[in-house]
Amino acid sequence: MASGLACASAANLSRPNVVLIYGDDVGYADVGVNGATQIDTPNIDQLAAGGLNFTDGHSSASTCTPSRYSLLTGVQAFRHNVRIAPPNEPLLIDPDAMTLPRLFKQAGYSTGIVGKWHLGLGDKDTGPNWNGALKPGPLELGFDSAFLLPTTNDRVPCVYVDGHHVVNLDPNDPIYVGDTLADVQIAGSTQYPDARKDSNEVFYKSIVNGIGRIGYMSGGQSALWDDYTSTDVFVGKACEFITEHRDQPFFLIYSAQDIHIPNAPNQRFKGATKLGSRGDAMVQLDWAVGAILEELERYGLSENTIVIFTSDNGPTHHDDSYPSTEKVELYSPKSGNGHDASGPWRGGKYEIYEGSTRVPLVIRWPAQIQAGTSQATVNQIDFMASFANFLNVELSADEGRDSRDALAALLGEDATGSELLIEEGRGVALRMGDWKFIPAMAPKYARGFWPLEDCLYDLSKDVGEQNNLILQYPEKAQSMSLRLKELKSSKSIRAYSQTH
Ligand code: NG6
Ligand code: CA
Repeated sequence: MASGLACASAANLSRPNVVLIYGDDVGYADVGVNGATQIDTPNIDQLAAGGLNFTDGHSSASTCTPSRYSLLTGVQAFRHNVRIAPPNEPLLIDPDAMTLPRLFKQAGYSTGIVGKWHLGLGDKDTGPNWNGALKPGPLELGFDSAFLLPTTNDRVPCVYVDGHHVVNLDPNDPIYVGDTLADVQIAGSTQYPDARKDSNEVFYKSIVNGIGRIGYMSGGQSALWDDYTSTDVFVGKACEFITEHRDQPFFLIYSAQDIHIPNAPNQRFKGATKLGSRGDAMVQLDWAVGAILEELERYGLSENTIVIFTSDNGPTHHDDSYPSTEKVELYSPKSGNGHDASGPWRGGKYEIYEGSTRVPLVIRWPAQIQAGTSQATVNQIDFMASFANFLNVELSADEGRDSRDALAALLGEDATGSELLIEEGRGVALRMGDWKFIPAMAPKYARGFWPLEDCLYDLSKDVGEQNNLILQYPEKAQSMSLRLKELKSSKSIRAYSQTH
């Protein structure tokens, strides 16, 4: 009897549920456990208290689409020149490719995604058919279900997608999406105000639900989301997924949109911080984390579910101003309000400093992972090979070719992690332990987001990347520059790392 039980629990331990909570533009220090004092995040802090909090955990890139591309494919975004996707981008991932959800499916899991997608939808030649079947998309990549915010919350179309279809679409008011007003000025379809005619909204093109958006849209009025209740909708869908799949192993990505502009949290979070709508939206995200944890607890799943909390890139300190809500300077160090979303690290979203990709990373698995802090260097691109090892799925050389097995670090059994870490922004930089090398970029490409000269930093003495040591350590710089070139031109970072 006893050995039968032990057997059963061993089987469970080899296939715990996995819930990946993926924040959008959440900076390293937007969470209490990493030093935020102006934003209360009790649920994320509690998750961290029961799990492993990484101080050197990275998104694969400093913007959303490239990061998510690498997370799901295990392939570096620079290989395919993946950039922030516009509203009508076709699906960016090859439907035949190995993906993170497919890996879980091969191991017998049910798989789902709820929330922000931003990896394109539809055929590569035709793009998304907003009024028909939106495929290929996540369902063609290994997800059993997908309830999506298809692009970003500051982009059109402002509608939910469930599986292959826009939710609540009235066929008599079809959706048109385009780059120019002429693309969407279709007789009979609902028109939205032209943002260019509103002096407050010149940054945007259309005004939908009173908020400026990137891209033009018309039609689809009955399908429009409400920005102020979308987190409630997504949390509801995530809880439904957990309820439905509670008796079998599942993999769920909850992809939160909260603190990406326009920062439109629900009224009940208004004033939750003194930092304005972005701070309040972070409290909303923390609430969402709490609601998901509670749902797991309700079914007795907390013990044997791996919950990961992380972010797709660092916080923006740049040009994402949002006149229709509140200014984002409220959380930059310049504001003097005591909140710097990047914490000790320099820079943020779009850039190439540590604050660009070094994001919160908490992994909790009460049944197996000892709580604490880890300084191991880990990268989300390595989730694929790590989970492949964990689930006993063999990856061929071509599958997730840049993803390396970092399972021991993720489980807290290796305190060092990856010796080589690629960081992606407008280009590619390299970390080797505490050393960081950023190759110069020409001004017309750098555009204020990348240094114009080669930089070498020693993070062990200079966490803020202030002292460029390029002249003091020319040999170090040269060897890292060479290593970076080799990595970039290698076919597979996994294969390269195994032979060097
Ligand atoms: C940028 C947008 C910004 C944001 C970002 C995507 C401009 C000037 N800025 O191009 O508002 O939408 O794309 O953010 O258009 S991400 O987190 O999805 O990468
Ligand atoms: Ca983002």
